[in-house]
Parts: sequence; structure tokens; C-alpha cells
Amino acid sequence: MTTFPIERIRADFPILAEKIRGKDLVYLDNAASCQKPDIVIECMNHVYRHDYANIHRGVHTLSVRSTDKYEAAREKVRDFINAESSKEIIFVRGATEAINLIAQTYGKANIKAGDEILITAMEHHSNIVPWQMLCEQTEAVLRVAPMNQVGELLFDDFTQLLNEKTKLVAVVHMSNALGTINPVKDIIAAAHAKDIPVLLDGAQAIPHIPVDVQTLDCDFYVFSGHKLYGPSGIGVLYGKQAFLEAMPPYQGGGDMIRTVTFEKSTYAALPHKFEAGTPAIAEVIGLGAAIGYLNGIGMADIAAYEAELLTYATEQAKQIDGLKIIGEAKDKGAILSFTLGKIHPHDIGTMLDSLGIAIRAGHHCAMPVMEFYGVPATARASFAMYNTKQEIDVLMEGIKSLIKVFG
Ligand code: 7TS
Repeated sequence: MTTFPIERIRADFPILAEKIRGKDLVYLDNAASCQKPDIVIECMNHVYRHDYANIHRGVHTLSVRSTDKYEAAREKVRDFINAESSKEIIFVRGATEAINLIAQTYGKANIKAGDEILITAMEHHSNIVPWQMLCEQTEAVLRVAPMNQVGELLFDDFTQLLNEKTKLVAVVHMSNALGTINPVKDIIAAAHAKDIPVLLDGAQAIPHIPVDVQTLDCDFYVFSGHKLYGPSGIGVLYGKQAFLEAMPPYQGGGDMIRTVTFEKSTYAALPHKFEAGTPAIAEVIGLGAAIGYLNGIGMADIAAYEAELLTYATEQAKQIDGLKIIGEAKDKGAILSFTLGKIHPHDIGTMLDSLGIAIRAGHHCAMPVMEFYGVPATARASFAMYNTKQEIDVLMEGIKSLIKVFG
């Protein structure tokens, strides 16, 4: 921990110097969206000041500059997750759009009445609702692998649900409501043994742990830029080339075509086949800058530092009478969901805000998880690489003071 350059990192994030209600900001809502380093803000600023034009269509200098930077960002993403080819990197709006894309292209082409899609009990709504919509359209069936009380997938139950009707497994890599990191290598191996493709929802995992899609051997991996210290409005769908080649396009329009006549259109090669219309140009380039920044620190070091933060926060939280941690999986990322007896999580959130502490209170877009634990909502502190033990102390003091107020 001593070697992690925390002071330098904090200095790179201008918003961390903000005062909130007269107090130093303690930003612990990183699972919802995390803050941006100067290098990302300045990179996008630079694009708009010096490089901006539409991409892939102009012969003029600015269009060439924009296109080169946009495609360089795609290569940075490829390298970051170790995809084999940049053709496998599709820019979308975020994890949500990526999952909808798979459901409506791969899903519609390959999943029929009576087929099954297997998810888990700890999915975010983004990895539930698109499959329910597909099931309504196709009369396929959504199956749900259960978890235990600490929030770990029941792996034997999961494997027993894999059968000849299962056409796709879609699993969260790291749960946003519980922090659970799923045994995705084993999940993928078990599914592949039955020739079933696997989609991983990496929205939460990607900023916290190194991800190598070739080592994992997942067929699809999705994430959002805004949780990875990059801009909002941009995300990534990784798909194995053979799958993407075989899939029909998602949306039709400019940039995704090869030829168009009124009788018939033909489609562009990968990755452009899935990128209809003018994309989020500056945001993609900004995401590339965020990845460059993370590479400079190292994902393994980030994971180690955050593991120490989580251990510390968990130890401190357990000393508070009446605080119940929701989600205590053995393999867990830097998320602390909790309840405080009868104090409503929204009151916890509002009280902490008055102390300058930002957490999320609610169902975290994981209502089935809340139902499983019999709570309407939890309070959630979610950590990033720029958080410190001192900030965790401030959080714990805040929780103790609000327990006194609410009794
Ligand atoms: N999957 C998981 C596991 C997530 O945590 C989220 C967002 C998404 C998908 C959707 O990502 P989006 O960028 O497309 O919206 N999770 C949260 C959260 O925990 N609080 O706010 C958003």
C-alpha cells in the first residue's frame, strides 16, 4: 500500500478538491459512476479545440485527425482487455446498450421458442430486462442460477441448469449491489463444455481487476466508459470475431453500410457493421486517454490497493453496532453495501451528504437482489483507486453520528 502513488493519483482528479456543504468531498459512489482525471478532461478539451470533425468520411485534415484518434482508442481498448483483433471492439453507448445489442442481434438470430437463457440471481437490471424482452419476442425462457446468503453463486446449481436448451449464459463479472466477483473462468469452462456461449457483464469488474478476454475465453464482454474513469455516453462490446461476423447488424444507417440501393443494402466489415451513425467521437478518444492513464498505474496494483481498502472498510464496519453488511462473498470487489437497522438507506444517504460524503442509497438497479435479502434498499459505499483509509474513517464517523441522531 505504501508504494501505491495515492497522493499523485488524487491530485490528478480535480473534483476531489471540491468542498461539499463546506466539507471535503468524500466520493464513495464510484460504482454508479467514477470521477475523471485531468488527462481525460484535457484530452476531450483538446479534441474539440484542435482535432474535431466527423470520422470515416472526410478527406480533410481534421476528419483524418479525428478518425486516427478514434481508431487509436479502439486499439487501446483492444490492448487493455487483450482482445485478439480490434475488429472485435465495438463502441456502443454503454454496458446496457451492449447487452441489448447482443439480445437483439445474436439473440434474435439464434434463440427460439423453448430455448433457455441462463443468468444469475445477482444481475443488474441491464442483464435481466433485455433478456426478458427477447424472451417475450421469441418465447424463450429465462432461467436464474441461485446464490447463497453471503452472495456467492451456487456453482453446482448453475451447472445443473446448463442443458441442451441453454443457448446463452449471461453473467455479471462483479456484482454492483454485493461486490461479489463471480468464478467466471469456471462458469465459462462449464458452459463451453456444452457448447454454450457466455456473455460477461463487466461494467463493475473492469475498473477494479485486470481483464484478459482471451484468458477468460468469454464470447462477449461488455462495459461502460464512465465507470472506468472515462466519459459517459460511451462503452464497449467485445465479441469474438466469428460471433460478430455471423451476427446481423443492430441498427441501420450511415457508417455501417458498404453499398445502398433502394432494393438492397450490404454491410460494412467489422467493427463498423455495428457502429451505425456518428458515434461519440470525443468520448471514445477520452476513453482511450483513461485507459492510457490506468495503464500508467497498472491494474494489478489498483486491484491490490483496493483490496486493502475493502478489508479496512469491512473491519471498521463490523465494529459498528446495528450495521449489517449485505454481500460477504469470499471473492469480492471494493463495494460495501449495508443496512442500519430501521434507518432508511435514503436517510443514511442524505445525512452523509450533509457531511460531504457521497454514497448511493436505493435498490442499485438490482431489485431481485433486494428481494432476496428482504430489504427495500441498501446504502452502498463503493470505492475507487483514489479513495483512502482516512476517507473510510470519515465515513465510519458519519455513520456513527447518524446512528446517534436516529437512535
Ligand atoms: N451492469 C452492471 C453490473 C452495472 O453495475 C451497471 C450500472 C450496468 C450494467 C449498466 O451500466 P450503464 O453504464 O449502461 O448504465 N450500475 C450502476 C450502479 O450500480 N449504480 O448506478 C449504475
